[in-house]
Amino acid sequence: MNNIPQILNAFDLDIASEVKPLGNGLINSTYLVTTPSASRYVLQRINTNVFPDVDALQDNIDRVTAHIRAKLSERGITDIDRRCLRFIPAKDSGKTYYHDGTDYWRVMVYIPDSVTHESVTPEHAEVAGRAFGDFEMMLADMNPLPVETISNFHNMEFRLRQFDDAIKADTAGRLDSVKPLVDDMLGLKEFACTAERLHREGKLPLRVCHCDTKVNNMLFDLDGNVLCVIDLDTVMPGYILSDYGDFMRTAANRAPEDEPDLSKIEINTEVYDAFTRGYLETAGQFLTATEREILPHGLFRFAYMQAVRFLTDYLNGDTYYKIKYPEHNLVRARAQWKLAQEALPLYPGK
Ligand code: GN1
Ligand code: MG
Repeated sequence: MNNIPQILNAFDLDIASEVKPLGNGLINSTYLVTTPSASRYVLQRINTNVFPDVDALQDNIDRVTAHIRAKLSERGITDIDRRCLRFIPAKDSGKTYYHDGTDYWRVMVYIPDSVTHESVTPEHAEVAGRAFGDFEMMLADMNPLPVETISNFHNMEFRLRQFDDAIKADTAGRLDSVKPLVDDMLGLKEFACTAERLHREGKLPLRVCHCDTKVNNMLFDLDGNVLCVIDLDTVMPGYILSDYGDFMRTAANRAPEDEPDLSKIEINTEVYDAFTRGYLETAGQFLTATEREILPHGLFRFAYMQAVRFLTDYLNGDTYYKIKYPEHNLVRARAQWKLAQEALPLYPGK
């Protein structure tokens, strides 16, 4: 463990009386820090393999949180510190991160009486839909747009180019064994790039999206109301399908994303409908007709993109995603491809 007292001091905070791990994030390392005055903070070590430009990352987050705070204040909301994350500036630089020579750190004020949920009931899906739609609505007029903290993160054409490179290189010598799956998936590649095409035709706008809309990226109060959206690292320009589709990919699948038994992979229509209802209550206020029409394409798009990303990593010899057993990425790719096929009838295309 790094020198926690030195890190806290850099943020002008008291020495910690207790430091313990918090949450289930796979990218950054997160700790709950309690000080002798009983104030609590969330300390995070930023994963610079995934987010190499910490200055740009934190600048994005500073602008996003300032924008949301201004919107909440316009609405007359008084408990703003419970409704939006607050990052502490480092005392020397004034920036909301600190480099200790090895690692990059940031600190948020812990929001008391808040909880996260790992699984989704239809009730949670509806409030989550409303909250993610509201989040996008508040950021819809952000100008200038935030930068891409991971370049081409949700760009399907880019993900297919990476897939193509992996097929050509066949670094791990695994292509032969998965050739039928590769061919099946490539059969839908043009359809999968519908959003990119519509954007080029001037029909689908870029919006500020969250781009990691799992239900555990939202804080609830103890009565089940949403307090705020968290994990703001991937807030960047994208198509509206990013937030809608990626939520459905994880929440509206009756099985986990790496389910080996493909017969268990089914769309949970109660969760799907509840999230849609909640989302349209808020996002419905700003979506264009084309965006509304294309929403049912979101689940296919993101299950397909994830199948492509997992299979690419399998072909590359498992260099990106952590795996728990040798064929894990292949099992994940098959599961996501099955989910994509289940989602295909939801949107016939245009
Ligand atoms: C990664 O680590 P996690 O679960 O937050 C990935 C997402 C994928 C997801 C698939 C930065 O997110 O894009 O959808 O795995 N995040 C990054 O499980 O690549
Ligand atoms: Mg995440």
